[in-house]
Amino acid sequence: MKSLIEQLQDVLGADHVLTSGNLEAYEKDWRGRIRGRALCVARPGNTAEVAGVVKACALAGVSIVPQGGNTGLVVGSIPDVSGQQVLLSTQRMNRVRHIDTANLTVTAEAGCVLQHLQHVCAEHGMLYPMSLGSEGSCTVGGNLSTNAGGTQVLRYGNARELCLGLEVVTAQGDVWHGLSGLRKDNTGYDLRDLYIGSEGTLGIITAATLKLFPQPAAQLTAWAALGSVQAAVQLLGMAQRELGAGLTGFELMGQFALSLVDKHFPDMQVPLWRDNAYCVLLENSDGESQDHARKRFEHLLQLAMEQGIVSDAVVAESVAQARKLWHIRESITLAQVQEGLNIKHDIALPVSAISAFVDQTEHALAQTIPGARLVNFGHLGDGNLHFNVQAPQGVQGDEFLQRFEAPINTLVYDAVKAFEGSISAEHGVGSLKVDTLPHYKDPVALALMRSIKQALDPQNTMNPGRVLN
Ligand code: FAD
Ligand code: 2HG
Ligand code: ZN
Repeated sequence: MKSLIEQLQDVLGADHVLTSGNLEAYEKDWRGRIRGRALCVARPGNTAEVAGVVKACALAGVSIVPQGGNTGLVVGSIPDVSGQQVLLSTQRMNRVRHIDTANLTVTAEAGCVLQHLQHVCAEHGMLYPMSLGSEGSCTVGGNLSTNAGGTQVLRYGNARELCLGLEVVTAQGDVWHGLSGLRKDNTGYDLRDLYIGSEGTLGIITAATLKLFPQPAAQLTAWAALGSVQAAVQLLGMAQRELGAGLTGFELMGQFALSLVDKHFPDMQVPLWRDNAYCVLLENSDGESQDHARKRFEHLLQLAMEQGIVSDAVVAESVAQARKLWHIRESITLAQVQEGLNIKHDIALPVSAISAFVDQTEHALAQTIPGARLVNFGHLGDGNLHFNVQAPQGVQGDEFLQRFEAPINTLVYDAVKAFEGSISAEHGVGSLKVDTLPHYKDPVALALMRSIKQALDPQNTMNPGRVLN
């Protein structure tokens, strides 16, 4: 009888079953907090090979951890420490299979890197609007499995809203051919929406058909300074009224978050952060012209200044300048890494509750752990904050996490619950929040989720210990 490794070598070829060498990039989580050990790394090149790997593992009763770009922030895409799990990397499945410009769809394989997909679509004059700070490494399969958000959700929706069809290898190794480009199909339960956001716990996404949009005629970016979250919420309301569907992004950045970018990446020249508690990055896409977009944008900012909502603002003069502003926003995560380990809270709240939530929770945090530094930023337009907590100045991150991660999580998540929010807005549950989820999720919803898991993966071999314990 052949060993599982030998069987996988038969399916993939020996070169694509990695058992030795430096596997750190596959085994360590993006934040460098945890390293697991894989039995092997399997690198299938097509859907049939994925099915072959899953069948062999199912027969052997060995569990599989799917991995795309390994940029996830909830420790969902690395193996545990047992050395008994197969890490299935989709890296080699990176083709854009088909673009249908009349149907406004693109079909791409799971391992296709998001940035590559954006470029290919742009070459066809089309926009695939998903955009994340990790887009140079994260993949279509990872985006769908986490139902990723990003900076364009306000206008275009999460990964789920952008997906029309899926191809999936089930936990038994069968292939579900669901690559539909239909916008309407009411033929029973929505399997696509089950797999989206399931973080590899129900099956492996091998390809997806995604929605495309025409490239906007014009795009303008502005950076505005404000005194409070309340003012940012007021500006959001004004921007929605003034710009309508043209408002594609609305990002909030707290002063301490921006100070970290300024400290660790001084060349970026962060504007307006020193004298203002918050800054906001707004994007306006327009179907008419750059001039039209600029006029509407300037009118909005003028109004906001007259009403005392915004204290100062700059509108990017060129595409290069706009990119620089976005780059500052997207560097906050890396600046936090430079500063040391922190405690992440990717939370969703009703927009109407965000200001009160921040005021109360920031106060409670300061009372409980004096000196703890709040890195507050996020996708305000979607009601999604990254309410992260950095150790007090001079305290080591790992020491801080060991002592305070659990009580700080309880403090923040209890407040989230009180304001009727969610403890995971866009990053997912992974193993980081798997033990926390039952305290905050409706018990009936959890029981239904367990029934679905039991029905689709009765052997519990698909990414066990993630999402549900
Ligand atoms: P991985 O990290 O490899 O995997 C994530 C999860 O999906 C794991 O559970 C894994 O098992 C599963 N999985 C991966 N591929 C498959 C597949 N083909 N089939 C089944 N399961 C699979 N997230 C946001 O939502 N919004 C942001 O704005 C954002 N910004 C980020 C910025 C930075 C700098 C970083 C480091 C991360 C950011 N993230 C963000 C988190 C992360 O990039 C996203 O969750 C992304 O969608 C993960 O894609 P990935 O290919 O790296 O997936
Ligand atoms: C972002 O919006 C990402 O930049 C990462 O979701 C958030 O670092 C974080 O906590
Ligand atoms: Zn985010």
